[in-house]
Amino acid sequence: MTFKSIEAKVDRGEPLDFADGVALFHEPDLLALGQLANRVRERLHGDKTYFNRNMRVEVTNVCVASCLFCSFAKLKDGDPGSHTMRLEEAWAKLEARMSDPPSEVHIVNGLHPGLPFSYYEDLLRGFKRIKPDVHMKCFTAVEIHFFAQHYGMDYETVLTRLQAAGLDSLPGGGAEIFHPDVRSRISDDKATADEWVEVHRVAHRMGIRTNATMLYGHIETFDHRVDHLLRLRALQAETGGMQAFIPLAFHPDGNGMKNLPAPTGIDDLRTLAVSRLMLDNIPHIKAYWVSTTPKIAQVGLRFGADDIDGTIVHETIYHAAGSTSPQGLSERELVRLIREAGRIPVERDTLYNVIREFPRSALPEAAVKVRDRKQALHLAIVN
Ligand code: V47
Repeated sequence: MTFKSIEAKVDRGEPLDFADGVALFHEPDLLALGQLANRVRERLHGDKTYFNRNMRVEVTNVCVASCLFCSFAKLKDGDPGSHTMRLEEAWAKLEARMSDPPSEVHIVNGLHPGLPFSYYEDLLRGFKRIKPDVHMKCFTAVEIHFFAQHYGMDYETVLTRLQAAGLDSLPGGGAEIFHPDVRSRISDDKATADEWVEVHRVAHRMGIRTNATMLYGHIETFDHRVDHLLRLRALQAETGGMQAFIPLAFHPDGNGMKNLPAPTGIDDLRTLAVSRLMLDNIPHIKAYWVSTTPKIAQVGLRFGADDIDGTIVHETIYHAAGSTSPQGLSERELVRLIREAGRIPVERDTLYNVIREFPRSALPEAAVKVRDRKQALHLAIVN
């Protein structure tokens, strides 16, 4: 198939197949690819670009799994660099933000073998006590699978109990690369692809919304990436419960694949664009600025992405793996990134309800500055 024939399919609203996806990853004309993805993005969202005010909490990095890409996990409490928060410590993170509270708390943890299940229930209840309307986006499908195995419950019971304690939605982590040729080499001792998908299926059946991710730029091939995207599209066709897809750029520092180079900016943009084109039934594509840098994420808003994630504040997983992105961005900085991309910033909650739409700038901010500078210069000369 040619780029032209893929373009025609996209314009007819037809889903792309495996061969189309692989061809798009090999397409040398990056701008043509970006433009096509941008067309779909604008068809769905116009210029709207979403962000939220969120915070990340990792209550424990103790983990029984040994993923090759992870720079965050420690085998047991007491190992250098390990941490497991007392519940009060975790809650204090939100209490400290209450003068300017986030709308979402996103929790991702290691698979800790020594905590009672009630720890996680109490954790959620405590956050809701502090801010009853905060949205708790917590525990990847890998954690839910681990809870089910470790505490002897089925997925539905785990999710029902967590939901009763305050769980609102599931984040998209833990998906990595589904294909067994890759998964067996980079993370063979946690939930399989089918188990990850099944947790999401059960969550969707219960009305719990979820996200999905893909960790790219390590040992996988383009075929593996397309396979991954198609499995997600099939799940979405069945349930409709996924809100956003987030491609995660691999960071090599301090992990079992430290000899591999990180993906390049072109790969980041290409992956966003192909994701937008393949996942025609998932509403939102996130350019996650922590994983790609704010600059690439900003350009990504013209390559298929309509969401730039959130303010975050104190991310640790990527920073352990060498991310040079800041630990958090203020709302002002996010709004500026979005506006300079020529888009309309929209603050959303986790479920994509609009909290606030910002006016579009008449000119990109950089241009406004140039105009001001010219005026200032003019005034300086005149006076
Ligand atoms: O599952 C771990 C990834 C994920 C590395 O749902 C790494 O809105 C790159 O899932 N290099 C956790 N990636 C983060 C995550 C996420 C992020 C933002 C938004 C959402 C959402 C979810 O981070 C893990 C793993 O795939 N990861 N180590 C690394 N060295």
